[in-house]
Amino acid sequence: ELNIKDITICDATQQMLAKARREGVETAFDRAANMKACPIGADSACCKHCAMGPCRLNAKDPYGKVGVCGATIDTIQARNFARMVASGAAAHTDHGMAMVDLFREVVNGHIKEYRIKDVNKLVQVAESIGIETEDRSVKEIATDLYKELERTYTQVEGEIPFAKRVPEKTLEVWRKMGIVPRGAMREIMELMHRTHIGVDQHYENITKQSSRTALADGWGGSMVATEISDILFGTPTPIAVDVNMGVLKEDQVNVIVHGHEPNMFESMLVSVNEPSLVQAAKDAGAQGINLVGMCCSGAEMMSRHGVPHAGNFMSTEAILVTGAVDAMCVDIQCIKQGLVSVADCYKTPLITTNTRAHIEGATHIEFDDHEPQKCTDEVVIKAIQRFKNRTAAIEIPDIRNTGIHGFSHEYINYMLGGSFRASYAPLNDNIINGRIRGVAGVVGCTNPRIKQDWAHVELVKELIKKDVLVLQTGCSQISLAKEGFLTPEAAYLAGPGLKEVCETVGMPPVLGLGSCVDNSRILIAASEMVRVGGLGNSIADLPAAGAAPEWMSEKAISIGQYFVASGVYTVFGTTFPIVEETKFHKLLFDGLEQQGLGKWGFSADPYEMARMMVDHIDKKRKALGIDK
Ligand code: NFS
Repeated sequence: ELNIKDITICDATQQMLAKARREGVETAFDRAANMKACPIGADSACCKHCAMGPCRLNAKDPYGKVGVCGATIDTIQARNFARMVASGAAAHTDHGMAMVDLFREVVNGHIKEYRIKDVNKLVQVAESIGIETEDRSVKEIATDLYKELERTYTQVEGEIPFAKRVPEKTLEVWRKMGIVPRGAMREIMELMHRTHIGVDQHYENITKQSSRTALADGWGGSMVATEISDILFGTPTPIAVDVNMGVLKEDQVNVIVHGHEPNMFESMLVSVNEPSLVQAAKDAGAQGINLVGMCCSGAEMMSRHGVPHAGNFMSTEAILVTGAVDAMCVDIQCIKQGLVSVADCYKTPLITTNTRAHIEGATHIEFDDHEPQKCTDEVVIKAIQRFKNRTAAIEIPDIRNTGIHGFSHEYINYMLGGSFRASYAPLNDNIINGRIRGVAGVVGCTNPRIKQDWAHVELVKELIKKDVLVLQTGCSQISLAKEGFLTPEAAYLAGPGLKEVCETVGMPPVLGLGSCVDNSRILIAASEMVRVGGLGNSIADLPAAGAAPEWMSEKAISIGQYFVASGVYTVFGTTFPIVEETKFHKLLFDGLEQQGLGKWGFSADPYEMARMMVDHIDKKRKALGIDK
């Protein structure tokens, strides 16, 4: 049995894992320890795309054998990788499409419970893709916008709308390679087709379509999800929020929302403030109703509205062990099936709400955008009932970490330049004068195959020490928030240059941008840095790098590939599905950069990762002639 201290550095999760052991409750950490990762799959050396196999090749002698159809190790790996990209991109684009569906219904007056909250953002997004806004009504602009953004998904020919936001030189490279996305549906369909037995059997050509599909995620589905959510629910501005399990309150009805699309969570925010429900909670003996988020929709609600956040992906089972959760309400993505049995142990209702994501053994209460509160009110009623009948032993880790979250691209612009000359110019200036060495995006999941939060925290520590400004999203942002890095006071941990900038502006050395689809905010920030000037002509010229040190999902692979295709050096940790020293490996880790894109990197060691990223940033500084 593993020592709990080796499983996670999160104190609250440690405390709950100890309670789980005392109470005989199993979590994904236990299952990971008992299930050795399949070594052949881990190397992506097997193929099960047809019934002549499944075939497995030998990672130690990758060219010694081919599959029954003759597929080489490179074809097999490129196809497996492509399917991860397709699935990850599908997840983000389907989420974005749901936001467009909601937006369309709101604009057409069929949904009254939501409205356009941020008209400035509506205008700005519309203008960014060439929609006329002058002397036009909100409804006219919004109608044009949803019609235009639908092309992100359905368009058969031509470039997706947000291609207009891509720096010209970057776009030129994509055009030359033929990888500017059409619509996501088409790209994903084509990628699935091409990875079928007997179709595309050249690893380079497959990878080209992987890039195109991933770009349909980053500059398409994910970006639309972010922009529409901002328009409907408000663009985040910095806000102080408590993170960690101590945000649960023993004397209140605790409702957790965990998932990815913000619409259900927004409705839950209304339900928990509904006077009749608040009264019902009081009648049941509670002081009130306490709404808390987890994972990515949690990160969005935290950034937009200051809703407290209880923890990241590897804490979702552990938090149920507190016994204090009166309902866990989920929608889509990153919801472990194992939650069902843990919730059962504590008599916590686990409620699925989305038509695309049922879980056997959970209670399903369907959420409908047209009458959103019907579902969320019912969840709150279930939670109140559970509060009244609490039997589980309750133990809430007394840990809360306050930090500043909600640094949208728009706010970063404003923060640096001030209201009269909002601009990235001061950021570029500070990079050029060397106070800031470069910018790194550190994002992604936590994974039971590595000590939870540890690689995120150690990597970010090293980067800021070297004067690299860190932008964060998703579960990684929560890892660092729990360690207190998302505060202006954390500037003392930064190198002298970055520290000076943070102190002048009053900002943390680590900026939290929100959920995983909000990685699109990083793409926009990078484009702005290129546009403002002084740092080259394309995203690939920027002294920047990305990392997902504890990734686990296919979405993470799609994100990695769209950052790489956008020109960013992207380093993953924990594991990478590839056989080293193969042609496919050389393509991802070197060849793509030769073609004018970015490239992949891998290291399981966060200190090594930091060195690789800083070396890359220094290489770019040198190429720009701004090294000292
Ligand atoms: Ni991103 Fe969000 Fe977290 Fe990983 Fe899952 S919650 S979309 S995939 S685990 S960062």
